[in-house]
This record gives sequence, C-alpha cells and structure tokens, in this order.
Amino acid sequence: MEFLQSPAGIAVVAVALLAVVGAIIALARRKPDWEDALGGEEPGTLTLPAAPPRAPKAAPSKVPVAPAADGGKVFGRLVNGLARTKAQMVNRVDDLFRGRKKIDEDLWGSLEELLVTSDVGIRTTGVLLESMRARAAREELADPQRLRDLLADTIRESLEGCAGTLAAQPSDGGPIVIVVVGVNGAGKTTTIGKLAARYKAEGRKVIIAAGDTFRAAAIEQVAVWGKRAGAEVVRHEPGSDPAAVAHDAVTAAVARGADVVICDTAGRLHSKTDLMQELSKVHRVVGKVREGAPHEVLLVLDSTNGQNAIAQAREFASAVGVTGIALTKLDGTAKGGVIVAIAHELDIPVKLIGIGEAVEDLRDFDPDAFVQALFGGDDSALGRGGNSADAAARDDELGIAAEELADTSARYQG
Ligand SMILES: Nc1nc2c(ncn2[C@@H]2O[C@H](COP(=O)(O)OP(=O)(O)O)[C@@H](O)[C@H]2O)c(=O)[nH]1
Ligand SMILES: [Mg+2]
Repeated sequence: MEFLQSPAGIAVVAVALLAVVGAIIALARRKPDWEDALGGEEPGTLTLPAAPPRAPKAAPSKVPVAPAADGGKVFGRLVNGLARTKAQMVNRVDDLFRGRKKIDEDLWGSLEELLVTSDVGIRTTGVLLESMRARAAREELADPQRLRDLLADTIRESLEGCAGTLAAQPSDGGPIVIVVVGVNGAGKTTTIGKLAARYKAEGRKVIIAAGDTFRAAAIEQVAVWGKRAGAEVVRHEPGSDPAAVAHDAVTAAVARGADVVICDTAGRLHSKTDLMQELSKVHRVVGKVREGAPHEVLLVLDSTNGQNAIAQAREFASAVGVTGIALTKLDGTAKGGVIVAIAHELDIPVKLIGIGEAVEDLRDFDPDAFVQALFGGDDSALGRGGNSADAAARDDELGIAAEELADTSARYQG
C-alpha cells in the first residue's frame, strides 16, 4: 500500500489504467468483418447483415425457377393468364395424386381421362402417357408424386420441340413481310396491333396493310390499332381487293425504308374456297413486289376453340404455307392444354401466345416459362382476375379510348 502512495507507484497505476482504457477503446472501434463486407457504414446506421442463404431443403425439382429479372411481374402475368388451364389440368392432377400410395393401372387410367378432358386430345395423351410409362418403368418410380414432375418434364419436352421464333429481319436490309391468317374472331387484328407495337418499341418502322376488306369495321379496327402502335396503315375502300392493299403496303414499305409490313386478312368470305384463294393471291402478290416475301405466314388460332383449332390449322396449312402459329386468348380459357396437341399433331412451330388484351400480353412462346407457370407452386397471382380485366387501364395510359377499340372490335365481331 505504501508503494501505491509513492510517486513511482502512482505513475505505474496511471500507466496501467491508460493501457486498459486504450485497449477498451481499440476493441470498441474495431469493425466486425461483415461491416467491411457491407462497405463500412457508421455503426448504428447499419442494419443486420442478411442471413446466409439457406441450403435447399429437397433435391431441386426439374421445373425451372421463375425468371425474376423484373421482380416476376412479367412471369406473374403469365401465371395469371394460364390460371384457368392450371385449374383444369394441373390442379386436377394434384387432386388425383393426393393420397395415392402406388402407381397402378387405375392411376394411369385416371390421368389419361384427365388429360383428354383438358384438351390435350386423345392421340397426344396416348403419346404422352406412353413416354411417361416408359420412363417411370426405367427409373423404377413408385411414388405417385414423382409422376407430377415426370408429367411436367414430358410436356416441356414436347413443347420445346414445337417452339419457334418469328422470322428474323431479312439481311438485304428490306422490310420483313408478315401475312397474318386465321378464322374470324381468332385474334388476328389484335395480334397484329400488339406485334406492331412491339416492333415499334424496338425502334422499327412498321406498316400495316388493312387487308380484311370484307367489312368496313375491320378496316377501322386496324386504323385504331395503327394509331395506338404508332404504325402507318395502308387501307383501301371496303370491298376492294386485299391483294391490292398488300401490294401497296409492301411497295410503300420498300420505297420508304420501313422495316416491317404486317398484312391483315379476312377470316371469313362467302365460301371457304373463296377465302383460301384470296389468301394465296395475297401470298403471290407480296412475293412479286418483294422477293422472298412473305417471310412469315402467321396463323392465329383461338385457344378457346380447343381441339377445333387443330382442324383449322390443318385447313389453313394445306391452302397457304403457314410458317408459325400465334395461339391467342389463353387467359380466357381452361383449354390451354390444346397447345400440347398442337405441338404433337401439327408440324408448325408455335411462335407467339396471347394471354390477354393488353399490348404486353403477346409473348414469344417460351416452353420453360409456360410449364413453370402451369406446374410451378406459386399461386399468389391466382384469383386476381384475368389479364383482360386490367387491360383497360393500360389502354388509357396508351392514350387510346378503350371504348373506341372495344366498339370497333364489337362491331367487327357482330
Ligand atoms: N382475352 C383475350 N382476348 C383476346 C386475345 N387476343 C384477341 N382477343 C380478343 O378477341 C377478339 C377478336 O379479336 P380480333 O383481333 O378482332 O380477331 P380477328 O377477327 O381474327 O381479327 C377481340 O375482342 C380481342 O380483344 C387474347 O390473347 N386474350
Ligand atoms: Mg380482324
């Protein structure tokens, strides 16, 4: 104690105290490692570092992860658009497999019935099931739940085989000529409008030929879409020769350096023979104006027609060479399973799908996204109403009176 009261002792205690305080300060100021990783904000303003990613719980399913670059919005619309088909097909498959203990003939039979009644069609269902049975046997599958993945895989494989993309811009620098065909009401004009808007957004100059001259309202409908998309419309009087309209549109496109010509056509004439003759004339005439045209003959099929769409496709394909299919109105139907039949039974690639009435509802057909939207687990988008329901709001945004378009469309339909 005497030592502590001596000057030397006081000095030693003071130094010792300073050392301890210094060490405490140094410790307090040291940044934790994660703070360095986050870029070293001031302590106190930091939120806790994110928990490390969890390891996947189960073996990853082969169903691909939803593309989420845009926060899943685009994919969400696809899920929403396919909700009815999902309910008809996939939710019933889930009900079928639930509680089943083994894969037996009864299960295969029920699955067959379910697919046939989902517009997959008898023949295509047969092919799908044959392939599934072979794989189930090869992989010695015993759990019915595994058949769900197998069904998704088998459907994806068949869809991959039929997916295609629109013809590329011709390398000679001239316009690409697209002729759009299909029965009345299939969605030709709407698809043309959406397509024109898409090309336009890519910075291309678009001309639309109002080639359904059979009815005045059809020409007006094209004019409305042309205005909406920012595309020039070439039109003649109602009742005039559609081949002449197409001729003038392609001539104008070549002369003015346009990039894309899209020709609308009639879907119904006095007779089917008349219609097919008219379409082949359009085909010949655009080929005369521009060598190699049409570069694309797009057949628009209405998915709500289910199996009938297949019969229509066969007729058009045999009369005019169809190079691609646009399958519309998938949002309004439980019959989307027809796309699997189209893949199997027609030798024509599906290039576009329509999942609603808004411009963004025309999509390149992506089999992976399609199968994910049907078989994926996220039902959050369901029940929010169809894609058509909120199309009107966007129509306003585009500066087009929704009534104007609906009215023209209705008159044309009527
Ligand atoms: N819900 C929905 N409606 C569509 C789609 N495509 C077209 N339609 C509607 O189908 C109707 C007929 O379309 P339209 O383009 O006039 O058919 P067209 O006779 O072949 O030219 C119109 O009311 C369109 O808005 C789609 O993908 N989804
Ligand atoms: Mg039309």
